[in-house]
Amino acid sequence: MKMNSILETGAADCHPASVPDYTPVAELRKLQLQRLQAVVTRAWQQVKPFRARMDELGLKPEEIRSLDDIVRLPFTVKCDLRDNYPFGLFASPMKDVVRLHASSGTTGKPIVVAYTREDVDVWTSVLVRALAGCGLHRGDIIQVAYGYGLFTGGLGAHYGAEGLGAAVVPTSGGHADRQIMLMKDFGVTAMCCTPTYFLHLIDRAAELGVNMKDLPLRAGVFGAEPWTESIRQHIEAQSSIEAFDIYGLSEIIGPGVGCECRRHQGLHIFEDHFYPEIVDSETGEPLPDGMEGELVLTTLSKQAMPMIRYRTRDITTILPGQCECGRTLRRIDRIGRRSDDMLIIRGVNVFPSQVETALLQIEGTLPHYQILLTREQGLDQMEVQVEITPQMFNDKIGAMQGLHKSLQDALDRVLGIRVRVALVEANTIARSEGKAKRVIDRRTS
Ligand code: DLL
Repeated sequence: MKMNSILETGAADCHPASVPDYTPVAELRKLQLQRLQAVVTRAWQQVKPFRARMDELGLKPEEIRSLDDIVRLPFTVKCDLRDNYPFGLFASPMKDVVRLHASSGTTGKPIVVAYTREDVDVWTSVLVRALAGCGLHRGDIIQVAYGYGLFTGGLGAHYGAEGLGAAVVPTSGGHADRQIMLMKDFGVTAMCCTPTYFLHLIDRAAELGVNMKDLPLRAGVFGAEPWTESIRQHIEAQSSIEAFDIYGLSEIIGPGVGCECRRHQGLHIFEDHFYPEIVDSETGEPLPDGMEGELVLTTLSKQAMPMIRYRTRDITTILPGQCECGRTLRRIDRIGRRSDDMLIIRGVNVFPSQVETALLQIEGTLPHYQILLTREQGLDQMEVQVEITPQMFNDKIGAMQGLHKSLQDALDRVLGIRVRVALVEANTIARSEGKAKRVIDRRTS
């Protein structure tokens, strides 16, 4: 049966922004090419490091004549953001920038991203389309429990939900009991947060004697970290909501690069703004649809900080064929893993190398450390076990406490989340014969 897809999502009566989701493919490709040519020209004119890389390849923007030519363009990697910290990749003058966000880099400094007014509008519009695709609309009460601040989750979802015309409850993360009280008292109909935080809320609600199934909550828009079909089933069984996967990353825009529709058969990429490719993560060679590899994204309309062929390090597949929902936007499979060592702890990105950076700042520790990840009541916990020098170990208890505090402070500062610190005697952390095994992950999915 052919359904009227726009009506089916409830989008037609809430926001015209969902219409681009159904653009005929040929028209969409034409638009993408025009935008690709414009963004490459803009980056070439305004962003010195990009221009230098194009020059090295002997490539000029006008040589990008078709979408297939995208493979001729140089990649951008996370390191480029670090090397040009903070503003070296901006294509707009600061007078046109209206927002800055930041995400973890691989060492002590974050990576910085910028938005012009138009960028914020595009970001809002893709989130409106994402939320409309989840069946949400004006009249819904949407609680945003992603963190507000430098992290893109909170404000991104907030603008999207408001743009949709819904009533937003901007709780940000934490304070589970209050989250549950507001969900109940306000009659919240949709929740935006990380999937593990929602698992935690389910457990906590049960302890408080609140049955999630009795709440008017009908949708959850979960992302910022990998999750699985079994987590979806658990969430849906415990709370009778429909759980949606939403994907994004700060470098590209934040949440809203892609999102599931009600068919739950992959995440539609908002392709009129973000061009997806899959490449072999070792060689960088493009891979055909249906093959698993690293997702590479190009921003087609970003003004303040265009990203050309950004290596996301996220491993997925572009799903062949069109979705039954009628959207012409291509879909990616859910992201289960990354090709680098980035960890996501309670939605916050953490690189083991950041832990090293923090430890190096503190005297009395040895370069042997281990990260232990566990899940307690649905929430990720991270413990950093650090070997300390024999002198320190034999010293008075006061010195150990002082060291513990300095380490805790340094880790809090560098990582931006609270982790546990355990001081251990020299030579107690297992040595590896090859690459050091820094991370022991005891979280189960
Ligand atoms: O996590 C943006 C976001 C906020 C997405 C809220 C969805 C919801 P970053 O902090 O820059 O941005 O982290 C981006 O998180 O490269 C993935 O590795 C991971 N990630 C994000 N969404 C998903 C998802 C935000 N749905 C990094 N599934 C990305 C799996 C995800 N991993």
